[in-house]
Amino acid sequence: MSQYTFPNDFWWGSAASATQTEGAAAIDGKGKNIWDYWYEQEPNRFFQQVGPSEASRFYEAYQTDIALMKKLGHNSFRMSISWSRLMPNGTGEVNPAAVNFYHHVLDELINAGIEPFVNLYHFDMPLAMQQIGGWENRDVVEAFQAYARTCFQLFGPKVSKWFTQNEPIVPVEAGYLYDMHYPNVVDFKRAVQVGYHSALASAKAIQAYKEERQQGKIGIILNVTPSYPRSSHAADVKAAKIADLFFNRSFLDVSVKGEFPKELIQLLEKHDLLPVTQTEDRVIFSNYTIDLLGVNYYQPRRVKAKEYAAHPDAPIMPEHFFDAYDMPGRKMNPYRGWEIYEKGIYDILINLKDNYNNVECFISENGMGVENEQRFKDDSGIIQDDYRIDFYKDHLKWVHKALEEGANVKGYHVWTFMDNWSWMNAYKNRYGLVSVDLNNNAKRSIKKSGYWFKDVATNNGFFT
Ligand code: BGP
Repeated sequence: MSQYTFPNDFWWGSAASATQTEGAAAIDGKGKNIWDYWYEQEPNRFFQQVGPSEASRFYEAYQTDIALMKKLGHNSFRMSISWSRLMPNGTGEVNPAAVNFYHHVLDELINAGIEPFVNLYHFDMPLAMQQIGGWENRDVVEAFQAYARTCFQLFGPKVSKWFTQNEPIVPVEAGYLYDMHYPNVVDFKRAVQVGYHSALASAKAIQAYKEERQQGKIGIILNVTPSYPRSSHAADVKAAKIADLFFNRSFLDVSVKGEFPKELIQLLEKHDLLPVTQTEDRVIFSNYTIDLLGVNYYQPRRVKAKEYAAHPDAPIMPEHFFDAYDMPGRKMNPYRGWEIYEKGIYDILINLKDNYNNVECFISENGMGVENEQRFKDDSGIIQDDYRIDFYKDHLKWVHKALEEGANVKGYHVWTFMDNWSWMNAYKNRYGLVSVDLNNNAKRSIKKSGYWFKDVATNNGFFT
């Protein structure tokens, strides 16, 4: 029998985001964000045509949900503030109903002994900001800083862990390269500009935090996706390095070390992809790095050297530099189609320890999505998600090993507390410790993994 015990002050909890859980998308003064808008325009792009207004009703049910979190052993919970709920136009007027709501949520968490980790941006650009260009427009960077400052002023005394953004590379990829998020642009140069401004917005939010003399820590949540080459041949290794540069180091280096990797700048320059910058930005980046890093990990990226060069006239895309590699025999999640590679979580933590000043970090999302999960319900109505328990256990073992080897990892948050609405996939893939029955008033029921999580969090570990 092996024992996996974690430090006494380890953060156990889960993560969620405003758009995916709140619902109440068009009431109490909330402005539209790009999801509300895109759904109105193209409902067919969403699984079963379900839009964000159908999210899990946290707006009404937050008291019940927080009581359940407490029951499931949470000592911390990551939520996000909806920019368009707090500031319906993205700038200017603040919505009093939103201020009220977030104060109530924070109070409820604190009273339940659950530390709120608060994120400012989880893919939810206010429509008014997108209409002036979103992250492509530098004015939006300034607006984000002002929004962040407002949040610190309003909620700072109740929150000591802040995050500027969740997975900022995702809006770059999904919104400006691969047609999966609004505004559905496919243009590498514009994508680079979006990424640059989003990184700048994060640094400027940190600047506002420090200027407001706040007492807590501020960081960013990044989806670090380790890039593994098909083989040790130079061409494969080079391909994997380029994927790592684009999708990991772009945000990781600037967030932790205060500058973009030189290799990335050279590569972008060579292909005429450099963004428009201002000279003072460099100082902002180097002065305002993060105190704390959240790591979201789901699956690795497997990469091989390009077998056929792209057509010389084809518009340039990241895939001009590498090919995805379907590694034979890799373990797949049979219910969602993503690879499961537990050791990846360890490789990330050791990389942070060795190459990123052992920055203080925690696992901010890790989870297993399952389609049609109702089929696993037993006679008593509890979803028997043993596959998810195994998934968590297998990852936690590697987190534990990294901890033993000196990684500065302070906690583990699963994705997610309850089944929620997800971007284009709506309710297709369920991830919760708690299920949500959409046909029965969004009724919550704890899954087997929820009970398991409670034991692990309460005992600070588990045996196998
Ligand atoms: C992460 C996001 C989450 C969540 C999760 C699962 O990238 O931060 O918001 O959606 O992925 O992804 P999906 O719901 O698409 O399966």
